[in-house]
Amino acid sequence: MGILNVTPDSFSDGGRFLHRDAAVSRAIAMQQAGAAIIDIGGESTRPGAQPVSVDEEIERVVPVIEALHGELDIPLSVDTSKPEVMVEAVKAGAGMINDVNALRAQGAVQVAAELGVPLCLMHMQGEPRTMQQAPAYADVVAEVRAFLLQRLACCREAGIAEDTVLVDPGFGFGKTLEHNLALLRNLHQFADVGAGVLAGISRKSMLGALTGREAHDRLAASITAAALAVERGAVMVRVHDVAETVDALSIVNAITGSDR
Ligand code: 9MG
Repeated sequence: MGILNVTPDSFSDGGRFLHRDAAVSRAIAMQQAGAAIIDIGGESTRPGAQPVSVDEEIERVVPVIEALHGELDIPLSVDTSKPEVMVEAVKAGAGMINDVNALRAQGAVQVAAELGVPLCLMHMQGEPRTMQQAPAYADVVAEVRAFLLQRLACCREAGIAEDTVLVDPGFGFGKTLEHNLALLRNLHQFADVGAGVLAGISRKSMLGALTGREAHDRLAASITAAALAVERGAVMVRVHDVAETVDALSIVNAITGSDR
């Protein structure tokens, strides 16, 4: 899953892809580099980020989705937690919803069920503005796993087919470095939740904490983390550097015998 941020403040490519044509070129390049899906987001979810209005988010993502729909051979995902944005994005051509809030917004489960597109449900403790202030768990792996099982049950009750849902432990979303490492180390424990696992670690601050490098300089760390996540059962990784990650995963898959 290639990341396409259409926000002025995204943490590692802030503003560069704000303009529609640049976003379209970037998405085409990610498809050529081997992305299976492009995830388009109009509201930054980095730690400390301020929320944007529904209208502003729609204005950012819908023109890009419209421009890319029909232009690309691969599906588009919309990275949003707002039901109104989900509706407009799917109308414009998005074929998946990636919700870092796991459909906890009022009405989001019902809207997702009506839209009938595949989903990614992510775990987050708190909200982006404050989530890194004092994240705390007794057992991070058990708690994140229980949360995802509860959200899957909620989807099932709403009539959403579980085989259309991915789950995501939410690296960096209300987690310390130790929490993130425990989740990656134990990612195989999510294999039996009843949904495929997506992992998003690309350029995140946990990699900066381990390497001392700035976001733009975390390529090797990001690829290593993606490879370890797939080796531990992730079926999809959300990344900035598609070509390099595709190369790395071809090695992982050759070694593990997987064709994922
Ligand atoms: C939007 N977004 C930012 N980081 C993410 C992650 O780790 N997973 C998913 N699913 N979405 C993310």
